[in-house]
Amino acid sequence: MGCEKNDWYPMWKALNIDLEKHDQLLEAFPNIFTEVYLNSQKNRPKNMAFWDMVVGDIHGIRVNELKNAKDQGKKIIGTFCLYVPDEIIFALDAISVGLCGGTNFSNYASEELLPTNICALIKSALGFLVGRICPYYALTDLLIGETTCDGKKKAWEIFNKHKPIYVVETPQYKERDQARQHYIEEIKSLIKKLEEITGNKLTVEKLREWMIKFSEKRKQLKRIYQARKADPVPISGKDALLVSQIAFYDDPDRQIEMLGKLADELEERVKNNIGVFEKGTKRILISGTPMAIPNWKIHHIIESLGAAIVAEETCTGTRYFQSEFKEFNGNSLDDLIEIIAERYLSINCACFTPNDNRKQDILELIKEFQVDGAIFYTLSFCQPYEMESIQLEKSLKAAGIPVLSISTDYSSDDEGQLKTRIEAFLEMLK
Ligand code: BJ8
Repeated sequence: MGCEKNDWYPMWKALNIDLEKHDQLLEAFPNIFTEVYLNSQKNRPKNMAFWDMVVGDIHGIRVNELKNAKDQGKKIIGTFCLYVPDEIIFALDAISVGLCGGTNFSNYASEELLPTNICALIKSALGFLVGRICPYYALTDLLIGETTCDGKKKAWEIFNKHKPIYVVETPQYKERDQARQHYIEEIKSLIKKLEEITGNKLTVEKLREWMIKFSEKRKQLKRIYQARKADPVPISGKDALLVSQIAFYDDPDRQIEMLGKLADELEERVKNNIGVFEKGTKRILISGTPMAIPNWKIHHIIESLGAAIVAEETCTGTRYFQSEFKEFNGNSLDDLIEIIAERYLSINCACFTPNDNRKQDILELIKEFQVDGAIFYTLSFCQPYEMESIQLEKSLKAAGIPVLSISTDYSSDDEGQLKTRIEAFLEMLK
């Protein structure tokens, strides 16, 4: 990636982007980033310069790389959930990009297509597609949806009117043998679909190669999280969130390199007791729905109030990298697919029933990261996470852990109210 500023207008035009709306989107973006990231943080790790640069050219450099890859015949695949294995997409010589939406800017384009009581993530993602303001969507040859929550399930039907979408049927009761078997069969059908789209045949060697590569990427993300266990914490929650958000669509090889460099720096900081907050700062765990870029709202409020977010039990946090392949040694595609299925089915998302292991995950994080208080963050109208958070709040409180539950969306309307509630919660931790 270079640092020089390019004129991307011809590329966006060629991708049939609504340039007027897109201009408005990109005009607002740098100010928000400057306020949330650059002006309000001190002593950030030097390696964050890479992520600042990526955000600074969010619809430029990476889009251009994808466009070049597409021009050379590669297929671009859009995804929305951790349950869609990236390893398989890359092993078929295609490229996956995470497309969840994190701003209400795009809602104008989806509001007539959706009821109001749908989560902000779905509204945003559909708006980006329908409004033609996201060059990543414009480059995709296929979208892959999944049958996780009801909102997404029905939204795919609308997505399909604008872009071909293939829906993976994820099981609901994942503990059962037949559910595991069903997911394996669904992965096999997905492979067939991707083989059709790419014109390539999946091989054991390629699949193993990409399983190892993604495993390495997850390992580097884990190292970054490990460093966040230290007090003083060497990286802010806002920066850690940004790192994870970008990992969803950047080049995996570059990610392995840059995540590794950042992890090295953080480990060095921990050795030298260098932190971004003073030692003894209150340590917060966030748990709940994913935070797609540029959703930094809750992190910004909490850290501006002087507390440090040290871990996120979300799909843009630990759920992204926590579980790992048991091995890479299968001799056939069937063996490797079973290993893949086992890893993915161990992700504890509220869309499954029962989902008791999530509570265990949260309790372990609270202990390991020496958390002073947990905040359940849920996007309004996300039934699975809203319902789980009530039960989780009760059991954590019973275990003596301070908890605050928040239900919100991407608008700034409730920021004042959230600040007051979070401030009172942080006070209580003192
Ligand atoms: S594995 S969390 S990425 S499904 S917030 S759209 S659940 S109504 S995003 Fe998710 Fe996969 Fe689970 Fe993770 Fe529906 Fe809730 Fe909206 Fe959500």
